[in-house]
Amino acid sequence: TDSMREGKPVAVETRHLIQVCDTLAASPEATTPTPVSTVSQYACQRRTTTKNNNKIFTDAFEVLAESHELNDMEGPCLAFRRAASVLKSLPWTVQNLRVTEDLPCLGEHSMCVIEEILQHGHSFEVEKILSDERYQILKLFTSVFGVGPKTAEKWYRRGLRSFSDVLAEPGIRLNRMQQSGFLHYGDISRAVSKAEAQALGNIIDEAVRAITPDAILTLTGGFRRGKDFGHDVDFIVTTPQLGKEERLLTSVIDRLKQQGILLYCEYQASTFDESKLPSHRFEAMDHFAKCFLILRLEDSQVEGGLQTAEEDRRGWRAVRVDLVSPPVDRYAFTLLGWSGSRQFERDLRRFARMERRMLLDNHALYDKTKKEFLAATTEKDIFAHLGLEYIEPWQRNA
Ligand code: DCT
Ligand code: MG
Repeated sequence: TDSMREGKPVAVETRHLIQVCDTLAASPEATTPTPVSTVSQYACQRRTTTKNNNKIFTDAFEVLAESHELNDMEGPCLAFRRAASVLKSLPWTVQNLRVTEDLPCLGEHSMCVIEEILQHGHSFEVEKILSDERYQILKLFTSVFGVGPKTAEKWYRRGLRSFSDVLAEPGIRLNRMQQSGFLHYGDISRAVSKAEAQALGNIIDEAVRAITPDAILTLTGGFRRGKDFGHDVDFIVTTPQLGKEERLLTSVIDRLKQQGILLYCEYQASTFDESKLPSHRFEAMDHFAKCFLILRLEDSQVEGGLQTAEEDRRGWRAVRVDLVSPPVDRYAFTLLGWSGSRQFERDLRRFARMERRMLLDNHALYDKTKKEFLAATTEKDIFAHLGLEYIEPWQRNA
């Protein structure tokens, strides 16, 4: 079109995007030499607080990432996650396309989306995804605890379009986790507040103390990064006596059950085997003993009370809680791994591998050049081994 020839691409529909991208790539701006980037391509070399100055863009990228994830397209999914992560780290708001040329991880497609948003206030491509039936239904199904993209896809292919369709379908057998997911759907799809996380911390702490007075309990996950809300609450539980940690976890579970507040428990025994380290499998879940719980939290236990709607005054809510129990000599690696964000973790591992020839996971750090494990008792030790500046937990919201 004329507007494209003038170098002012106007994207009206998704099918035009490829053309727009080609136009952008050929434009003079794209061929001028870019100055040396000061923003690292690795999230572990950036400081990202919860203050996001580019939410309008990162929300769009996250929709694109999710849409690709639901279509099993890992490459583009990761590319959009990286692009979102870079923008989240900026202390300023992107106001023109020119500034993005100095930033890493922003491909042509991401640039097009930014340009659309700068011009129109929203992205037509993202709007189209958001109004797509398949996307909406897969998002709905995967919002149920225990339902992943594979199951959601299976249900969608069977023609199921709503929870009542799924629950009425005779051929579908829900596993225990999914049954609890549907049973507590309203509660666990609602965000957990900081005050609620604090209250759960008190409950777990009391249980842990009653069993082992010198136990170590640490709040991790998003709340450790200073987030105000989360989808669950994550804790690390361990004891200074090496080997006693797994027993501690099962005792905590028993105690919560006796208190009548354990609504669901999926316990996974430890499969941790020191002799199998280092693990070359990338992004694998760790092997420590852990449990995925749904707990009953009383209104009276939360400072300021539960955030419930007027018409729903039951006096309690269900909350998702994860507990992981590593041997104490693996504590620092587990803490670093469970503190997240996911993108921060991905890039820590990628940085270790690509820039240091080291393997990092929730169990250990291995130096492939020296052929030795590097010990750590704190997160700072691990950053130091990697030759990285220390990044505080609240700066890891990548
Ligand atoms: N984690 C990870 N890889 C996974 C799952 C989890 O590295 N496949 C890490 C990153 C964060 C931490 O474990 C806890 O996971 P979540 O609770 O899913 O993340 P969160 O950051 O706590 O987010 P939310 O606030 O929504 O709970
Ligand atoms: Mg969490």
